[in-house]
Amino acid sequence: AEEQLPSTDLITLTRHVLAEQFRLGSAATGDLTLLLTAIQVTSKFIATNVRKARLINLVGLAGETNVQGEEQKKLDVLSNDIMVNALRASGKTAVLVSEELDDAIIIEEKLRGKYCVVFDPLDGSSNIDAGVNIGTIFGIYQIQEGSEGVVADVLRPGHEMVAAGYTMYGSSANLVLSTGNGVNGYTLDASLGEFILTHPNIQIPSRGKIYSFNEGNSMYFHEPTTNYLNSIKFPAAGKSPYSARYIGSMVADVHRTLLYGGIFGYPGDKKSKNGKLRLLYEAFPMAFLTEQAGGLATTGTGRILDIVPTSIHERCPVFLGSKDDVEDLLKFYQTPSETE
Ligand code: P6P
Repeated sequence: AEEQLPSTDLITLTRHVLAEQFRLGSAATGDLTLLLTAIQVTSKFIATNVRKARLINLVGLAGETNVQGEEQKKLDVLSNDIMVNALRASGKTAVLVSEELDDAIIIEEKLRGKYCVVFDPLDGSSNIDAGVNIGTIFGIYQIQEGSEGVVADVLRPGHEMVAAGYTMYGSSANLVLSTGNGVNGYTLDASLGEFILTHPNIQIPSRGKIYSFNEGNSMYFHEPTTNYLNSIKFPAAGKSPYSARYIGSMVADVHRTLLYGGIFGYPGDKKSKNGKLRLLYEAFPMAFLTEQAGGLATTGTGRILDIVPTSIHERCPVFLGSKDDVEDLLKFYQTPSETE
């Protein structure tokens, strides 16, 4: 085949987001574009640190000293510092919530902007030492009318977010983003230092063949979860069972679900009423992306994006993925079972 000429029409994340801004017309001030540019820079910085983590002994527990004899920072603490500093410096944020920080950060007046960012700077970080894919997850609210930045600005349903995304650090750095008009995936070209559009308009298949649950929790599962899983593991005659794929890193499990279809779940169970995943900066952004890609995201008894948070670190049960697969699951949750 003739040599494939490199495209001269590289669509970088910045260019693509700008096009989105122009599509919105005068309503868009360019602030979100600049905020997303700041987030993009943090992803490049974190990717670099994750990539060389093992080489410069960056992983391991805080308190150790690294080769330079400096006080060792865990990679997730370092990633948090990178994000807080960049988001504050952008001048576009008013409230920040991080998985790493007990309390919300209210940005000082001179640097205050009109967006609130909730994020997990390095989700799945318990997997770092094994070289498993990990990621940054973020969601963005516009500050409420007349507010100068209070925690209440982020205690709002996920459907009020204006954007959500994640960056997965694996064989390459993949940034997946929605600003409310579909989902697009970008791959970091490290030589250019640019995220290039590689997965335009991601649409999750209406049904998949993969389920992604931690079945080590099976003894705690409520009956509807168990009955649903049995329905795809021991299907009716003539149907093939689903495959099991569970990485234990939400960004990696959700990324595969968006691209291949199927269902990801971290249910509420007898041991953990609301499951393990955090509502604000894990469930909401991933539910936002899943719905924007044509899928569904539910707690089993309600749409995740309709939940009104009461605290910034609360958890919620999560089932998300292909529309038909999640609807199959909901049938088991909507049939009141005698033991519930
Ligand atoms: P378990 C990682 O620690 C995390 O927060 C998510 O990234 C992941 O989906 C989940 O926890 C894995 O939890 O209990 O299956 O190890």
